Amino acid sequence: MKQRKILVTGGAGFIGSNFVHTILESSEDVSITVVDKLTYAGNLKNLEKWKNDPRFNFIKLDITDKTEVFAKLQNVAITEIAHFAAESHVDRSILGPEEFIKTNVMGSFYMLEFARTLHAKKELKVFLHVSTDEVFGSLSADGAFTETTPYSPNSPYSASKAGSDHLVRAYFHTYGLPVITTNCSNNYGPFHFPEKLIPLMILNCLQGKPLPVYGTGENIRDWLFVKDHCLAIDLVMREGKFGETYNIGTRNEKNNLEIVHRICELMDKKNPNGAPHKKLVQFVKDRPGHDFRYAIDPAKIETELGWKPKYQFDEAIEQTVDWFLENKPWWEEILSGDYNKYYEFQYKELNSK
Ligand code: NAD
Ligand code: TDX
Repeated sequence: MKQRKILVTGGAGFIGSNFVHTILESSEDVSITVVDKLTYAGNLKNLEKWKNDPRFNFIKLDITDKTEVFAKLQNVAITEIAHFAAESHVDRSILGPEEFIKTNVMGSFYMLEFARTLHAKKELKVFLHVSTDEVFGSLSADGAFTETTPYSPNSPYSASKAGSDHLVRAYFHTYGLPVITTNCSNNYGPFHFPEKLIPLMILNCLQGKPLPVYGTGENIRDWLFVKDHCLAIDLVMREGKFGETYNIGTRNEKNNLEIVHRICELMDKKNPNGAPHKKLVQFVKDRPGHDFRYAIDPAKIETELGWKPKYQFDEAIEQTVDWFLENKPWWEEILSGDYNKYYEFQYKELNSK
């Protein structure tokens, strides 16, 4: 098999960096170029392990700058593109949607335009677009999203991701670009940025800070371990059908309060001097337009590509808690920087009338 040369956009973020680890740990015959703007969510520490590896290359690049995209990628050898780069936090999209439209819609558009030049030279094997189940909107108590569920995005974030999904689809139909889109559920695992539910709860437990639960805590998410997600993306890149979409999830629905309580129990075991951590739970103002429930039906990727997750929730959530306990310098650096200002502001908002 010829060497894979993968361009990973957003590879310094949570899932993108896990994808780089997954690929470089499992294959010698590959090269990876990460492009990333290094926003507040991008962190080169996530990729430190590979900085001297000849298979790895990093380029600082803003995908919303078309000139920069074409200039900086002109001489990079690329056979596959895994497009992760995005603004990804729903709460931030409510506070300020503009960056979401710029990066998620326009940035994806420029990456597709660049991919079209590779396709014209017959160099591109696949463009994998990483999207979310949030494009399908909110479910009530029953049912699950399939690949044919109509789009119904509710937040500026999910609307911007839906916009990019439609562009990807159009580039297949119009230009024959070898694209595939994956729509996954909520990820968790190592390198998860502390603004999201699971890392936020772990780190607040460790600091004895309140655990802010939006609304009643009954909203449901379908949790996917990031390592399973990355293996699934790799499988889709190698064996998926162009022009198709694949939902990725592990039938692991939990309501937010269950998640927070599970983390509290693990923290009671691992950090007993703060126990019982459940006393830190604080019900706060709800997220505006808060989607009630997401659930993925992964039957298509299971039956068509033979995908099976490797991890169980109980072991993976414990691994995640352990990762944060073992990587204090990683999160201390984030908590001592600009992120703290965002968190204090957000926390004040959540407690205002
Ligand atoms: P993240 O916020 O942790 O990382 C995003 C990365 O993109 C960061 O490294 C950031 O610096 C980079 N980036 C942002 N704007 C950029 C720009 N203009 N140019 C270049 N790089 C830029 O996000 P994540 O959680 O790793 O999500 C990765 C992808 O997966 C996103 O497309 C997201 O929509 C999707 N997704 C995430 C989840 C989840 O649970 N985290 C679930 C479903 C889908
Ligand atoms: O402090 C909190 N308290 C709380 O109750 C936070 C940060 C969140 N929540 C709730 C809101 C959601 O119901 O927890 C749930 C999960 O919230 P997030 O971690 O912000 O994730 P979500 O909004 O579901 O979106 C995530 O999954 C889908 C990712 O951030 C998206 O990028 C992805 O597309």
